[in-house]
Amino acid sequence: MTPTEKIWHNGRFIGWDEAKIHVLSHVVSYASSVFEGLRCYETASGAAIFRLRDHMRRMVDSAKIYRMENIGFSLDELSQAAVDLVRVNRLKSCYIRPIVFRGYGQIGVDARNTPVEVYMACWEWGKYLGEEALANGVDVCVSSWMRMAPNTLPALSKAAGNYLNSQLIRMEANVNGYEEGIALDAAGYVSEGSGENIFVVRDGKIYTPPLGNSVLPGITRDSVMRLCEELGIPVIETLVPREMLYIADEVFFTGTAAEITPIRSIDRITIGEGRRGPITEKLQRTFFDIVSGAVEDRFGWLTPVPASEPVPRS
Ligand code: PPE
Repeated sequence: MTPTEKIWHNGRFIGWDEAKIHVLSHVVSYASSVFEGLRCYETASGAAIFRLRDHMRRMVDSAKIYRMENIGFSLDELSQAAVDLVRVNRLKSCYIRPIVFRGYGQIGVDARNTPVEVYMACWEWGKYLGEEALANGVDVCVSSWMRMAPNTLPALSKAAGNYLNSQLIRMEANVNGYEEGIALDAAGYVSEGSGENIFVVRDGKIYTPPLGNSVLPGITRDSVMRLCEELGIPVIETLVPREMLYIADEVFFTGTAAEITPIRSIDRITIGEGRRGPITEKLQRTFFDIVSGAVEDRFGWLTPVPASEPVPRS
């Protein structure tokens, strides 16, 4: 990770190296944080953040689930902060990471009296599953770890604690020579990757697990579903049994970091032709045409970042 100049903290800009917290902050012991990941794309008319307000809304929702009712900033303020952040750091394209967490002040599990802190950082981040992944696809496995059972850790909240489970899935996969792992849910149905939603193509129709299967309500997932609607490709949200993965024509991941990544094998079983399939490719093309500004932003998904540097607010 290459440091950038500024990080946004509770409404002000601070230097990258000043963004430090006390070791006894609540979040360190108890993982009491929720966060987001957004991409800012380079377009011919400048930098543009993808689905900014939708990400901020999910972060506020994630916080509310953990009784962080008032994080101190409105959706508009959080969205504006992200735009200002990219602008002060003078980046053309980047990944943006807003984090809301319980800070320093009270120790013990009951978190209600700890101050809530909001930070936002950005940096340049390349391809998530390797440079080749978008064109050639990745080799993945079904994880021996399952996703959180309902009523244990809420999957609709993008909370740090959920990523302990993700770490187990991802590290196991990587140690065993796979790029990523797919987790099943507590009932044994397909859930999602450690950091991606999953889609299965068979006979021209697309299947994806519904939100009840312990998945994050992905913004890229939603975007792909809307593109499918426009392209006339049926998407069915339904339980996906594990073996449906093996007999699929195409399988792909979606996520802010992973974008739309084809999967070419699962548990060393070749998926379809063993390379990016035609539907995956069509969706990638449609998606990248929008985020790169090559075609009109007909869904209103991009928020432009003005080029000039503003006076940092204090
Ligand atoms: N499921 C999980 C568990 C997940 O972490 C992500 C995003 C998604 C689905 C897709 O959601 P969306 O980005 O809204 O389409 N994972 C983020 C974190 C990656 C990381 O390693 O950190 C991301 O892609 O930004």
